[in-house]
Amino acid sequence: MAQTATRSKPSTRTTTKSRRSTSAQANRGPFSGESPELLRDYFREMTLIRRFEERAAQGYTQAKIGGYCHLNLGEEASVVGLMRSLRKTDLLFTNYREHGYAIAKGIEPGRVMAELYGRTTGTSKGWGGSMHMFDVEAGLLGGYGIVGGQIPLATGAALAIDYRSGDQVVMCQMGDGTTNIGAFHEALNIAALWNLPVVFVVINNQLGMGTTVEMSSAESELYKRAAAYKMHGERVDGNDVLAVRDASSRLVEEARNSGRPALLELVSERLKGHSVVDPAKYRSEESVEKAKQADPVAHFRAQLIEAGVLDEDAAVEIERKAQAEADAAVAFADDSPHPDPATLFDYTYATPVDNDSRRLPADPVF
Ligand SMILES: Cc1ncc(C[n+]2csc(CCOP(=O)(O)OP(=O)(O)O)c2C)c(N)n1
Ligand SMILES: [Mg+2]
Repeated sequence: MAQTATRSKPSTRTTTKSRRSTSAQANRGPFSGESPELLRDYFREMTLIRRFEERAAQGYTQAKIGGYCHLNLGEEASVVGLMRSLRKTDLLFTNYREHGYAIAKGIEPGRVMAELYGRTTGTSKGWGGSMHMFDVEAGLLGGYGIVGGQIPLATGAALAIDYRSGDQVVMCQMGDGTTNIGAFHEALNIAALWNLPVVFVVINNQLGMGTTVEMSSAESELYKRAAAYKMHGERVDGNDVLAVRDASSRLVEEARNSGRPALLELVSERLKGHSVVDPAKYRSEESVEKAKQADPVAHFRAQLIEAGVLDEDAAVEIERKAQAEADAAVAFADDSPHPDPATLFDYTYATPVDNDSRRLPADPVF
């Protein structure tokens, strides 16, 4: 399945140590050689993202959250597996479906929820909302609402790292529909030509809004698009947190050490509509049922219990704490102040226009 690149580049980048603990090991099943502690931590974080997104959906229907709101429901294994392959200093660019990434990259859930609620304590001081999380310290350089808008920026960030001989890697996340945007092809071409340390990740949830991959992409095995740029391409089960972590770690370290970019396709399922308000009427009952059966959180929970890494009581306790954390994030957001309307233009950088009154929406016209 994988295609291997033929280029090579002498490197000044240093190798990274594996994050995996070698202490206590899970005793059997698919988890041999894995640290039970780490496995439980993956489950904890996947569950937290699930609960967080459920509360986000609730906040949206209560009109506490405005604008658009796209959730990571069904993509938790991909989110956690990917983020565990990055260092804190590595840079992440995502599309608008990024709440889980923000949490897994190390931003407190309260600040993420506060951004959704449009409050000053949010990651973008409440001005960005659901689609525009941003946190330099955590290495999250957005959150982009324009499909494919993140790809040239991520590639430019990789060029900046290369130019400065830095040892960071850029991860550029996107959806399956995004691989038909021109910028995707332009960016992959230049990243391959110039050996830039960027891993392009396609979350193939098999739908772009309501359009299936087969309807929109002549080559529906999206990782194969890397071949056009002599880039390594690879497809992995996005519902398997360990497979995601392992593939992503390998490609991230390859990018770090030899500056070789790669394309990683993660196949998963979207459990709900494109956004919170989408009833997904275009979807067949079989497709919805298939997605439910593949639920990565439920599946991982069952696997961990089967392998003796968790028992039912421990799983329930993790779920209780995740719920409490999501509830606390909502309370923090709800208690946080709204931005002062007078600051509306403080974060806009357009060149001033003559005679532009910079009127606020509620100001009288005359
Ligand atoms: C340039 C541009 N065209 C169209 C849209 C409208 N739009 C928003 S999301 C989306 C589908 C993208 O699907 P995919 O890349 O698979 O991401 P997913 O939503 O599945 O995560 C479209 C067409 C947009 N935001 N930007
Ligand atoms: Mg999609």
